Amino acid sequence: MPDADPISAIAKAVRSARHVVVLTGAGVSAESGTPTFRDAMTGLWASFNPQELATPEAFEKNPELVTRWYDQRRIGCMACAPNPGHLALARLEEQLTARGGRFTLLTQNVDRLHHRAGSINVVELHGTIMVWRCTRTGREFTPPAEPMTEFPPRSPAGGLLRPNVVWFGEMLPESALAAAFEALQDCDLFLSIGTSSVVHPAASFIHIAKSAGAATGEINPESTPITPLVDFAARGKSGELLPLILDRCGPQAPAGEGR
Ligand code: BJW
Repeated sequence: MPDADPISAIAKAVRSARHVVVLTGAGVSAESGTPTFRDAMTGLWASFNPQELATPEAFEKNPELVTRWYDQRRIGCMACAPNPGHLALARLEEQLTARGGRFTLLTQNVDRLHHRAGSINVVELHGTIMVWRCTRTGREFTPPAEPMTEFPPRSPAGGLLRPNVVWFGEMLPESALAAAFEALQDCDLFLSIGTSSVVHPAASFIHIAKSAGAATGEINPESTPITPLVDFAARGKSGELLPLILDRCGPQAPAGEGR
C-alpha cells in the first residue's frame, strides 16, 4: 500500500537501514540531458527502434549503423554532467558507509554518470558505452573523447570493435550478476529509481529483495510493473526527489562533481 508521504517514508527507511540497494535506470540520467532508452530516438535516428538496434543480430547485420549510433551516444554522454539525483545517491552512500552501513548501487545505465558523481560501490549490470571491445580478441579499449572516424571501428588486431554493453539476448557479466544477487539477498531496503522495470533480469530484482525481507520503494514520474509490489511509491523526477530524501536523512556534504 503506497505511503501518503513517500519521500519522508523513504528517508525514514534509509535512516534506519543497514544495507540499502538502489537499482537505477535511464530515468536517473534524463535530467542530465541523456534521453531515456525508450525515448532515445530523435533527429536522424527517429525512424529506428532502440530495442532492435541493441541486439547482436543488428550488429551482425549492420555494424556500421549500430556503431555509429553507439558512438554518437558515447559522445553525448561525455558532454553531460551528473545531475542532483546522481549527486544525492553519492552522498547517501557516503553517509551510510560513514555510519558503518552498506550501500550498493546496481545500475542498468551505461553512461558512467554515477561514477562521475562520486558513487563508489557501483555494479554496472549492462556494461558501459565508454569501453569497447574487440570481437576477435576480447581485448578492451577506451576510445578517445573525440567522435570515432571509422565505422565500424576496428581494433589493432583487425577485429570489429563493439561497445562493451549487454544487448538483448546476451548474458549479463557473471561478476555483476553475482554482486547483485549477494547484495539483494543481504539488503533491508531496496529502491528502484528511474527504470521502466520491463527488462530482465533487473526487473525481477525486487522479488529477491522482498524474499530477503527488505522494505521496497520506487521513484519514477510514471507507474511501472513493479509499482503494485512496493511499500513506497514516490511519483516525480529523481533529480528533484532524491535531494529531498537526502535532506531528510541528515547533514549534507558540499555538492559538486566527484568527491
Ligand atoms: C524518470 C525520469 C526522471 C523519466 N526521474 N525517472 C524474463 C522475461 C521476459 C524476457 C526476458 C526474461 N529474462 C530475459 C529476458 C529477455 C530480455 C528482456 O528482458 N526482454 C524484455 C524486453 C522483455 N533480457 C535480456 O535479454 C537480458 N539478458 C538475459 O537475461 O540473458 C539471459 C537470457 C537471454 C534470453 C532469454 C532468457 C534469458 C539482457 C538485457 C540487456 C538490456 N540491454 C539494454 C541495452 C544496453 C546498451 C544500451 O544502452 O544501448 O539496456 S536494453 C535497455 O533497457 C538498456 C537499459 O539499461 C534497459 C532498461 O531500460 P531503463 O533503464 O528502464 O530505461 P527506459 O527508457 O525503459 O525507462 C526509463 C524510465 O525512467 C521510465 O520508467 C520513465 O518513466 C522514467 N523516467 N524521466 C526518474 N527525471
